[in-house]
Amino acid sequence: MSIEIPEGLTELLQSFTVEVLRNQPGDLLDFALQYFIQLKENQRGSAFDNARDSANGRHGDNVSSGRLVNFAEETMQIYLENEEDDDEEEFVAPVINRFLRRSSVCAEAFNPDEEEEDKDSRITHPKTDEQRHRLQEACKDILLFKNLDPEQMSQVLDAMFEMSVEAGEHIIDQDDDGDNFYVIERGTFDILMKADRVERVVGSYDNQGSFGELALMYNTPRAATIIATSVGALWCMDRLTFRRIIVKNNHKKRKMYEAFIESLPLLTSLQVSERMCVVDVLSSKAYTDGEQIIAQGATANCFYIVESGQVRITMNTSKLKKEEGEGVEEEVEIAMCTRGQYFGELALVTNKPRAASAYAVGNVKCLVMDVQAFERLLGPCMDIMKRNVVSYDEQLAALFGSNTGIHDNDTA
Ligand code: 1OR
Ligand code: 1OR
Repeated sequence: MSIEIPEGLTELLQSFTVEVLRNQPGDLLDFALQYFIQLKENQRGSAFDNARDSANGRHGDNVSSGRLVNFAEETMQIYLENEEDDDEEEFVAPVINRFLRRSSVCAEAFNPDEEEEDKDSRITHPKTDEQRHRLQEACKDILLFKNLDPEQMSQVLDAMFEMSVEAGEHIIDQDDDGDNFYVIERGTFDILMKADRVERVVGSYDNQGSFGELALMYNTPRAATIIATSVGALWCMDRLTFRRIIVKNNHKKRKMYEAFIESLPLLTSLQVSERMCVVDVLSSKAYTDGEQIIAQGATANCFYIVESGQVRITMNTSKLKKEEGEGVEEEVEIAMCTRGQYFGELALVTNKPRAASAYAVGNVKCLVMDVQAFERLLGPCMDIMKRNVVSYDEQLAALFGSNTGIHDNDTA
């Protein structure tokens, strides 16, 4: 009796085997999963479409598109090379190169079987009360810590150690291996990235925030260089503790938010693995009735998606009316955001102060993302956001009879 071998099976298995031998993955099953997902995406051409848009410059410069666009461009090149070679439609094996590997790690950042809790391996750096107090202050707004339970948070605080820095000091160098995650207590820092061997400043931190999570989350080389531009103080967490607590927590977060994130119209331009990276950097924040989430005129450093409840957006019209000689001050409701809707994008896109205030109506939960993650991950969603910005300006003009230009100097 002869068994028929399905057409393409040999090529499929051969190509997969070659990639396994080239990459020597730690987890064969994970690797297989990523490989075949990538293969399916190539086949559907979705990766191709995204990559084509990105190569055509739809995402603007690299600042707003980030490393995943590099990944898409790379996928595009590979796809095109394959396309040129093969006139007929036939099996195209996805090549898991450096960029694909980054993304595939990104798609599965944690292996629960591999990273078992080991109490003996816990790291503790003893601290004075004064140090612990300063550390708690520095960590209170760190988004990656927001979803930790009290026991996890106390382990995080135990494990952190202090580091003083001088102006000009390199804290992280792009392409190095990741050692620590850093929380800023004080000081200013530049973010630099190399493109075509030219290094340029793509962002900065001003006395708050954290950096160095990507290499530890996704087992990738450092994505950027971080240089102190003043004297400063940092709190550092070693790689093992970071993976044991933060990455493990992210694994839970992915499961929790997967369906919600998949349902958001704003994120439809992202690939599945990119959407999961969005989940990794989101934190859930709770607000009580009447609490201010955003203050009009304030400097912006976060982006919000409503997870539950309602958020009232209001605008103080005094400035607009005074210009017209009326001098009346009034806070008017201009919009209401409900589950799945986003706000706080405008100031990040236009680089201006907050255009309006936001308040919780009843108990509210929002998913919050910091500006660096917003720029790194949401570049492909910029078209949808910009359409909204135009509609804000039109509605504002309709209400107050003038064009306020809230989206002037819009990022290109
Ligand atoms: P890491 O472990 O890769 C460098 O080490 C760190 O720089 C990185 O983690 C982030 O914490 C931080 N793209 C990549 N990394 C960034 C970015 C960034 N901003 C901060 N980091 N951006 C995209 C640029 C195309 C955003 C720039 C504002
Ligand atoms: P932000 O970063 O400026 C306030 O912080 C947020 O309120 C803003 O981003 C938007 O996400 C959100 N005009 C300006 N901002 C608005 C508007 C709006 N609606 C929501 N936001 N208009 C209302 C249009 C329905 C136009 C004014 C009448």
